Amino acid sequence: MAVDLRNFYEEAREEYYQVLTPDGKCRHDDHRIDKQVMMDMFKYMLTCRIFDEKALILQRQGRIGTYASFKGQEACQVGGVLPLRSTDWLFPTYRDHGAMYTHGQTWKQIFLYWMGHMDGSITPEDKKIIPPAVPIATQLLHAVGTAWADKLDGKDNVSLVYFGDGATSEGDFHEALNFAGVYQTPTVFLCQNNGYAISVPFEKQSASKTIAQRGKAYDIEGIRIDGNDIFAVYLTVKRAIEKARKGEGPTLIEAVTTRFGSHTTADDAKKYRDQQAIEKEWAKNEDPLARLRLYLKNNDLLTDSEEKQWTEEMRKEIDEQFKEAENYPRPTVQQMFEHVYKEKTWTIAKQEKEFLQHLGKGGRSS
Ligand SMILES: Cc1ncc(C[n+]2csc(CCOP(=O)(O)OP(=O)(O)O)c2C)c(N)n1
Repeated sequence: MAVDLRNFYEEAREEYYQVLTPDGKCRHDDHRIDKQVMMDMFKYMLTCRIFDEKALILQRQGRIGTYASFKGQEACQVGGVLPLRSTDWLFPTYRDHGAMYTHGQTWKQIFLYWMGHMDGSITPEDKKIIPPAVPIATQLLHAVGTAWADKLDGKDNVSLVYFGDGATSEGDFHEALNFAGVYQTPTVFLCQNNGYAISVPFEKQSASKTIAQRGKAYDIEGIRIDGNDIFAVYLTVKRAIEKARKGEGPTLIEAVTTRFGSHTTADDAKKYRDQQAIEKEWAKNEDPLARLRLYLKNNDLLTDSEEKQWTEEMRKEIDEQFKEAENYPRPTVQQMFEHVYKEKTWTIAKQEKEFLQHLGKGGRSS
């Protein structure tokens, strides 16, 4: 029953673009990443890890709702959005809080979202961050739409869209790639291939050996990279963004990564995969944060005391953001009906009325 993910890693390692190796060394001299950018990468990934671990504890305490952990995917999320401009569009999924945070969303908002609060979907005024897509792959078409609109308006903005390997089996993925190819939209498709769509391993949902190769069918450049290597993610996405901005069309990036834990707090990964083997392999070779830490230390760019101090500051900040979220007024039942359409349709109004009557008679809201 449990699929051996070690084979997946072995195969993946053979044929992807990697810059930073698991022992913290650079394969290519050409990485040319600014020192300040490398420090930002480390700090963002560190705060992501701290947030994620705290969120899991809060869920177990019943203080936030179901939560989707992104531990293991920090390199994809931080490295992917750092090359964005504030006029670009970001389309995340329910697992991409790290991408949202790095692009300007606050932890408080992200906590509110996971507490089931509508206001958690309000994103910063000065950024084009779309609320997380829960229906799988729908956001890919939206990202082609915004990119096409910008192209028609003569603007050089880019749309960056995140999705998982499971999304590539949806019709929306293929429709989006088809339109992006036909209209040469400035869209960067960033697939985090973490090997699983909930309990379904990649080889059971697709006969394609890779996701990157699917670009060929639409005449879109497809690139497969090591998604646990933040340098490879950053450089590849940066290049794809620059290409799109110059009017040279879309790119499909497959970042091979790891979902360290369960799909969400509502499932148990041990039921369908060898979790122990994954954790062992991950700690040895795949932890993106450990890899960058090693590189920075190898090059005398980071000390233990600096990391300790940042960790304390970040913990404090995240604790404060959570306190604010917890003190935020509780959502009302009516809010559920408010933002479906700009103006309530009669059907929505009817549902709201009936639901309130149901509650008035002592019915439950969940
Ligand atoms: C259209 C649609 N079908 C099914 C689901 C149920 N569902 C939620 S997450 C998920 C798996 C998605 O896997 P993947 O795209 O690989 O992303 P990951 O969760 O691994 O980040 C499914 C099938 C959904 N949310 N939307």
